[in-house]
Order: sequence, then structure tokens, then C-alpha cells
Amino acid sequence: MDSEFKRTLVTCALPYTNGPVHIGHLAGVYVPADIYVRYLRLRGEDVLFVCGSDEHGVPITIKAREQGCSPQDIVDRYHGLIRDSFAGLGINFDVYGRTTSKVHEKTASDFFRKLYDDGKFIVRESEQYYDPEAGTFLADRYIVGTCPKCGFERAYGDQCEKCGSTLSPDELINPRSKLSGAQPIRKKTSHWYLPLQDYEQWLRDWILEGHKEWRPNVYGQVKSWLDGGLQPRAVTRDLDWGVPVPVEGAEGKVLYVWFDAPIGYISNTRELFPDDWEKWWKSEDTRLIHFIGKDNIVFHCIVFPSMLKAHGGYILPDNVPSNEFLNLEGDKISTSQNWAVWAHEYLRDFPGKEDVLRYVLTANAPETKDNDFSWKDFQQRNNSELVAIFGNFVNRAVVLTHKYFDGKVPARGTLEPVDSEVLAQIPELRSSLERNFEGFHFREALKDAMSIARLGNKYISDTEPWKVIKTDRDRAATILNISLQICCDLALAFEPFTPFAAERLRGMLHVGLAAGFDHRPDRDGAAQHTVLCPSPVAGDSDSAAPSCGTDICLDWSMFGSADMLPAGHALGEAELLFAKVEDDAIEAQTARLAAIKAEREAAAAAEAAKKAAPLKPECSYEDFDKMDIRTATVLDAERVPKTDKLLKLTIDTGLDRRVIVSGIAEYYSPEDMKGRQICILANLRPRTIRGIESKGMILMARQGDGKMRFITPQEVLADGSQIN
Ligand code: B3M
Ligand code: ZN
Repeated sequence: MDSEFKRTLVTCALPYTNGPVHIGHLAGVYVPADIYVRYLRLRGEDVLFVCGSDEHGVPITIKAREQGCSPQDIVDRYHGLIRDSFAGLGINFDVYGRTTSKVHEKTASDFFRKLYDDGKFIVRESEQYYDPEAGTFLADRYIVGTCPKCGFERAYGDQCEKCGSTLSPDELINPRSKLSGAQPIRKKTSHWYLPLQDYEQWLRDWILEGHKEWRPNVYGQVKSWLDGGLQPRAVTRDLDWGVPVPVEGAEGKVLYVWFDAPIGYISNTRELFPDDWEKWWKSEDTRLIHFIGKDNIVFHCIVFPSMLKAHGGYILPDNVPSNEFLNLEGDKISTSQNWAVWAHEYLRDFPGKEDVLRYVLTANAPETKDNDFSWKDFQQRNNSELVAIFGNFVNRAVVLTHKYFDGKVPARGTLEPVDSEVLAQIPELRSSLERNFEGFHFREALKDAMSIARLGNKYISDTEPWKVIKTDRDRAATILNISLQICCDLALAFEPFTPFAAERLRGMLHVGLAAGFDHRPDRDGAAQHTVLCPSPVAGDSDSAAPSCGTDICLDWSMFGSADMLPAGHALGEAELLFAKVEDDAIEAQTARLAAIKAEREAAAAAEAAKKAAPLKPECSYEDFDKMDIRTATVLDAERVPKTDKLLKLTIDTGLDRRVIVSGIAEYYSPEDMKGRQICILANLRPRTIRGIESKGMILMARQGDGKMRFITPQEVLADGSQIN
């Protein structure tokens, strides 16, 4: 790895604490970050993995208001749920803090104060929406009104959820306060702004010139922001939930959530290392990596770095890997529409299958473009990749060793070409794995790891030790020896991706893992700085004995060696590495989603039905008076042969009997129509439809969703009564 750095600080976007996390979050940020951290640890790097809750922001206050509780109640509820979901999936942060903590309040206040004292802000007065009934300024999300782009009546001041447009509160038609329903007024207020334009040239040099290796989506977004020209950005808000602005005369103002949240990375580091945090943030030999979703790019690549630069003394990110979005069964994931697979529900519904989700989300990771998660694919990847290839290979190697060699690694004899070939391919795959991990290409890295499993599976299928054993015990010994060495490679290669399976595999092989540094606090809350399991191979001879209770601790440097397991080493018990996902488990999930979709479609249809068609251009009374509209009774009705939509109606108009051909067969059967009184336009010029002369037209009412009903008088009238 890059030797100019002594340690790596990896951060993950701090989730907003107003709802649980879903697979989109996991695939976009947390699983890739955990993979990366586990890889670095495997290589013995000193890594700190920092995350926590983002507990400020308007959506939290709105949710609290909706539920009639305090914002603190909301964040207390979700903080624990989210933290436990991550832990359940093996995403092991060294620290998972909160932006409502004391340490954070102090860190964020001090940060603001330093910029304030150093004259890095400008003050600007502006007019903002104010709710005269509630007596408070309204954040964008607290203003609703009609979207100027699509006419949706409940668009927010910053965004329309119907058409996805970004809006500003001034654009809303008929704005209303979400708090009181009152019409907001404009009122003057002043705020502090960070003049981002002052950092433009510096950002260009640093990122556009200095970090061409960043992912194209990140680099491209930064470039387009910079090319568009930066503007001063307000860093305070008129709100009562957040870190108070630590300046006299700023009562009722708090730091903007995007000012305080990234400082949370620093606060959480301080939380863990109150005395020793600075080396992680202020030392040039620390490498900082932010894992984020693509909607956070501007904040992590432009705003936060400008804040850090304005403050001075802090390091800047070396890379900001950001993914695109994950869809679910072809549709955009949506928290408000419940179109998501929630992490905590997955853990409840699929106990013991934590790795499967990690695996599938990585195999489909939206690294270069938006990607899709489907339950069918989930099942297929589990059953035909994890179970049929990886699991099957390991199972055969371990079970056959128990069966024929008493569970002890048999000695390797002379190699045949097939053996040398398989052994020669592993170092190549290892190099490719390393390149992909280090370049943040985790999908490709997973393919490399899977290639090793395929290689092993093919090797054992081709060499058939279960047959060979009958005639050539030494040859079978060689095959199983090689297969078990490959199992060790797999235990290393898959540790970042499927850590629970990797642990089970180590149990079967009866080996430990030299997993580098672990900074998680011990039971007394003190941060550790220990090597989990020092390898007797990598370490010097008088280093501590492995703490895992085995003689052998795998470490990355052994990867690809054919001598990880010496002959005679006793294996652990065989167990199943992966179990099949059965159809009923998948059906339960797809049924749940289908129900949500049906509900959503019904709601959308009800909404559409209510929407009246726009008004036609004005007409004169004379125009109207030309139309002869009357009541009439249907005497007979039949379908027009070979059509789906047409009915032939014979009617009595009070003046005559005539035929009207009408396109209502979708809505009414001939039986529905017989004997009914209807209204017709009687003087419409006759037309021949399917060879039938149609004289007039039936009056129908059409709803917004297209549904049609004929018009009938409230009580039966004489046929031929004129309507005007
Ligand atoms: N909470 C946004 C999000 O969850 C935000 C990230 C903060 S990272 C400092 O998408
Ligand atoms: Zn809209």
C-alpha cells in the first residue's frame, strides 16, 4: 500500500436519524466502506472507522411534529435501531457517535467560532418566509405549495416529490406554512455565509488538478459545480433544533445541519480518543477517505473541504468514493412510499444470512451507474454462487479430509500439471484483488474472490479425489492438500465481503486471523490499539501467542502460498458455509412488495381520478345553443360484431327511433344499457361507423383516470325533454 501514510481514517456518511436504513444506504456507502476497512485491517494497516448519527436537520423536527413527540425522542428511537442494524450486518465501526452529544456541540461550536473570529464568514440580510401565526421563520421543508413545474399541490419549499424538481420557496404557487396552514409572510433575517467563491481556485487546483484519480461521477460533479461558479452558502438557520450559533445576538439561530454534520466525523473521533484524536485529523501521514452517497458529493468535496481549509490545520480527504443509487425491483427506493428493504427487517427475516445481503449488494453495487436489487437475483446469487460454488467446494474439501484422512491435512506429494496450474493462478487473482480493493472497485474485487472459489470448485470436480482415493491414496492426499490451501485463500479473500462465512470457514480450517488493529473500545470503554491476533509467521518469534486458540493465524502476506496449512494440522468440524434460500422466503418478500405497490397504485389512481381536465376555451351562448341535447331511452343494445369497444343502441328520442353507435362497451354491457334513460346530442351530423349509420351521441362524464359513466336524469322524464 501507499507508504507515505501511516494510518487511514475511513468515514461513512452519518445517517439522518429520522428513519431506519435500507439496502440503498447499505449498497451505496456502508457495505463498501466496511469491505475497504476489513481489507486494510487484513493487511495490518492502522485504520480508524468512524460513523454516527446525524441528529439535526428539519426532517427530524417535522417527523417529531407529525408524531407529537420531541425531536430528541425521534433520534433516540432511530439511533439505536440504525447502530444495531449496522452491527448485525458486521459493519463494525470503531465509534458510532451522535451529533446531539456534548462533545459534538463543543466541537462544532468551537469550529464555527474560530471561523467567525478569523473573519471567514460574511453576514447577509435576506427576506425569508415567516409564519405569523406560529411566530417563527420557516425552513424550506416547512413550506408547502403548488409545484410550478407539475402542479402537484403538496410540493416542499426545496423540492417537489412528485416530479423531482429542485425548488426554492419563492417558486411555490400559493405557499402555506406546514406548521399552522397560514399564508407565510416575508420577513428580514440575517445569516452567516461561507463565501465559497473564495475557495474556487484552490478547489480547482486541489481536486481538478490534483485528484484526477477520483471516480468519474465524483470528479464530474465537482467540475460542474466549479464550472458553474460558487456562491456564498448560508451556514446558519432560524430554527430551534440544532447546535446554537455561539455568537451574541444569534438567539433563535442554529448551525445549518450541513455545517455541523461533517464536523461530526471529528467529534466522534474525539469521543473515542479524547486526548489523541488530533493525529487522525491533523497529521499529514493520516489518509482520510469519505464514503458517501452521490447526493452528498458537493458537501464532502466542496463545502466541508472549504470549511476545513478556512479553519486551517486539518487534513483533507485523499479520496471520496461515492456510489450511484440502487433501485428495488426496477423502481426508485423511497422511504416515504415504503419502497425499500429495511436493514433491521432483513436481519429479522433472514437470520444467519447477513453475508448474503452483503454479497448481493456488492455483486450489484451501483459503482458506475444506478443498479437494481431484486429478490429473484438475491436467491439466485445465493443458491447458485455462494452455495453451489463457494460453499460446495469448501464442503467437499473439508468433508473428504475428515472422511479419508481423519480430519488432518494430508501431505502433498509430487505435483501434476493440473495442480501447478491451479496454484499458479492464485497469485494473479490476489494481485487483481489488491488492485481492485485499492482502487475502490469492490464489484470487480468480488469477482476475483469468486474466481478463486470457481477455480477450487473446478479443480476438485476435475480431479475427483473421492474416486482417486480407491486406487491412489497419495494422489488423493495431494489433491486435498491443495484444496485446503485454496480454502485458506478463500478465508482471506472473502473476509472483507462475507465476514461471518469467513469466520465459519476459519473454524472449519481451525485457523485464526491476523486482522490488524482494532480501535473499538473495550468493556470499560477505553479505546484499544491492539493487533487482534498476531501472526507467528508475520511477527517475530517472541511475539505473543495467537489469541484465537489456534496454531495458525492467516494474514494477507500468506495469500497464495501453498503452505498455509502444514501436513498433519487438525481441521475443525465441518459445517455448512451457506444454506439455500428457499422459494417461500422469496415469495414472502415479493408478496410484501406487491402489496405495497398495489396500495400505492390505488392511491395514485384515486388521486388521478380527482384531477379534473383543464377548462376548454371559452364558447358563446350561440355556440352552446346550436346543440340539441335531449333525454332518450335505450330500447335495445347489442355489441357491434368484431369490436371490443362499440355498442349499437336503438333509442327512442321522443321524436323518432334511431341508432347510435357508442364506444362504451368497456364500461357497459348491452344488458346494463337496456331500458336506461340517457342524454344525447340529437343534432350531431350522422356518421357511418362499421357500416352502421349512427345518429347522435350519448353524453358521458369522464373522470381524471378515464373512467366513464353515462348521464341520466335524476328521475325519469319524458323522452325528448330538451336540456339547456
Ligand atoms: N445525513 C445525508 C444523508 O444521510 C446526511 C449525511 C451527513 S454526512 C456528514 O444522506
Ligand atoms: Zn412538481
